[in-house]
Amino acid sequence: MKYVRIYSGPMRINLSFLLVLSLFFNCVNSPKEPEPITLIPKVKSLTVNDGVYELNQNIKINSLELFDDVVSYLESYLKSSNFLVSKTTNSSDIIFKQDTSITNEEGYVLDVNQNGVIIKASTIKGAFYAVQTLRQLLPNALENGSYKAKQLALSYLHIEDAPVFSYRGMHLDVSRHMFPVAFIKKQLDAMALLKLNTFHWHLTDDQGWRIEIKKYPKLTSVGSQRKQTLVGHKRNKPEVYDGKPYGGFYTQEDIKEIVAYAEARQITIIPEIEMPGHSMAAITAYPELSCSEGPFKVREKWGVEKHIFCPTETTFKFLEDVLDEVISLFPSVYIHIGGDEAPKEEWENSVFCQALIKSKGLKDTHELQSYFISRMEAYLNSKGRQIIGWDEILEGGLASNATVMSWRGFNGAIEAAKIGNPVVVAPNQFCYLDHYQSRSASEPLAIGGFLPLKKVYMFNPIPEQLTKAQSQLIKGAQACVWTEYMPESSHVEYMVYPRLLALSEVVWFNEKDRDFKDFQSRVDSFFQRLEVMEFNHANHLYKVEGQVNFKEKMTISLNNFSDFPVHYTTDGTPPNEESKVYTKPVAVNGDMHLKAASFNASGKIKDSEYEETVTLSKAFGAKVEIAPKPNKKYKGSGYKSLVDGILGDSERFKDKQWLGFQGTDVFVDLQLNKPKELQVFKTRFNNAKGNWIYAPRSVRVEVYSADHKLLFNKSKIIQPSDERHVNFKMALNGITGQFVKVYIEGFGIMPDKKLINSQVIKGAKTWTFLDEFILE
Ligand code: TNX
Repeated sequence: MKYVRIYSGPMRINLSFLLVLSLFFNCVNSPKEPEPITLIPKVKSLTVNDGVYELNQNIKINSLELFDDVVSYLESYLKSSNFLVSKTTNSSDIIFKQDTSITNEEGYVLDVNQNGVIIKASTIKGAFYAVQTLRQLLPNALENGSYKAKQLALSYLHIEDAPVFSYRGMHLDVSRHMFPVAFIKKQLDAMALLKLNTFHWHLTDDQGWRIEIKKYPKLTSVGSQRKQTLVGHKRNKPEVYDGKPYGGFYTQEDIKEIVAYAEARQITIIPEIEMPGHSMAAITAYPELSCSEGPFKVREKWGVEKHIFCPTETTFKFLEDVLDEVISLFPSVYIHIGGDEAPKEEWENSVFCQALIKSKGLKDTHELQSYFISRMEAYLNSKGRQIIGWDEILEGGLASNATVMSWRGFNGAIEAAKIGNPVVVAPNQFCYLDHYQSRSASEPLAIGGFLPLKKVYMFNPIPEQLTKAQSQLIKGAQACVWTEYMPESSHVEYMVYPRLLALSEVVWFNEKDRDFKDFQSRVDSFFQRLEVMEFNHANHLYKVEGQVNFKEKMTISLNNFSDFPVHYTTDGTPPNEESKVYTKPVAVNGDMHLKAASFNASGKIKDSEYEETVTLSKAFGAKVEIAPKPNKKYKGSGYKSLVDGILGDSERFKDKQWLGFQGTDVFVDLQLNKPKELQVFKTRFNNAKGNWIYAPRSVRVEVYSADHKLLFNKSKIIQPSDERHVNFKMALNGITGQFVKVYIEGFGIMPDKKLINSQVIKGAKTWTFLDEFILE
């Protein structure tokens, strides 16, 4: 779909008038032309031919019993816009044929020609995906029954298609926050549209047990309820709670309904019952499942919980009973048993666990975890099911048939594939849709990270380290939607769409050379379908982003990801179509308040605005030297980000302004372009202790004259604090100097024990993060 660019007012009115007129005719009369083709995920091959096939309101379908469910699906889809289906055995509009030469069970061939629509597949799955492609070829208005014309037009075409990966998934955490049955169904519908076939349903965790288990009613009466919930980011101190009880669960009836809904869309639901960690809700309901005394409460904040299931016979019996009911509800061969983030401290200190380790001839608590998982695996295998677990199930020895879900990067995937076990990849840096999708300060609070649409699109599920044979074990990938910071359904959708579109193309198509521009233009028109389906998708595609550059001079360049023109102002007023059009980087010569946005034919695009405030100090223009170099992940926009007049983001340290160093002191040398009268030196240190970032212990400032004579020399101790940031100020008493040297004594080793990859360790190195250096 191409947009027409128009800048002048009157012309726009003419165009909108035409648009309304054409929409009017489109509604009443037959469509003159088929829809422009927008397919996501991209199909393997597509040829469009001359000619159009028209379907009228009585659509004849010729099919086989094998495809009955797909035909019923299509029938109800069309019926909502008054297209009625009747089955025939002779000449038809839509013909389904079985073709066993199509070797991929999810593959299909779709033809539109003078004989109508012909769908070939070897199984019902392939036929279903052909229908999803057909759905995308038909007008968006069919999605909500608002299509009013009496005909549907389809271009003649030939499509051959099949997925690259057999596991194409989305995960949803309903423990931290819970979402209505209708919402789950709506997501399943979008998944079907995107040809995703696995919904990983994270039903239990520390913050709430959400699946009814008849044998253990307290799991829901107690375990599904928490007294209150943390407000804001988990690293904020002091902690603030909302004081509101939160709870809920899915009844077994709800679950049956959802499973059936998924089945009709060729989606398998893999339920996850977390063990041995992330089990505080269950332990609160049944304290005998723990090795310790408690007291226990359903967790009210995020993060890793130290109380975990105790590997007693009571616990195993409990879990087997729970899994019996889970199995009866979910036909999936795979059952997810979690396995992640289970701190071993409690097992280390438990007399029972130590005795068990001895009696089973195990080495340590890691082997005890492996014993735990293997026992549950054997139980599930005896019921004809297989386990999937997060990559921690590799620690202490992998259960034999287990599939590993690799989330801490690719290491788990590589290790498991080398041993010969199947793998699903969900590396957090590419697949965690709880990460930020833009650097803008106006983003709703998220857990952290930075995962823009393009990064998801560029993701390759096959780690380079694997041989061809080993890569066969990579069954696919999934998006993970952890909902600590997503209390509302609409917020979940904001985080999921359009990034799930990118993931769907990765797992269905996995093209070597990816054309993001092409994808982006398809997303742009796909948005219209999502809007008809009432999805609250994010709009970053149109977002303007800025980048600070230093060549000879400081400039800010603006990028947008669409073809729409960007208009900007430098005085803080909102940009409009009369504002300057951006053509080249904007020079920064003094204080400035830059605002920019993209504009389409109907005006400023929602959520596209970019804003940057530059407040230059006497340090601006200085030559900056830093030793040692900042960590390569946190190097801002270069050394000059210390003196560019732009403050770092107060919430996020992973922006273009903060400079990060780990486990070291830092020396900064500012060389002003001429001697200046200096009253004060100011800066700000990040103190996000939850992320191991600590304000330094002390700072020394020295000022030298133009001829390198020491004029000023003073140190200051920084008092430890729980604030997110620590402001630092040193009076310089109006001396005239040219060289300012700042020695920063890093915090050093972490004072507390910390969790690293779910192990409690001591002695980790802290980080120092520097914000703007201001000289007044
Ligand atoms: C880690 S991924 C977790 C979850 C959190 C998530 C937040 C995994 C197996 N465990 O409990 O919700 O990070 O991104």
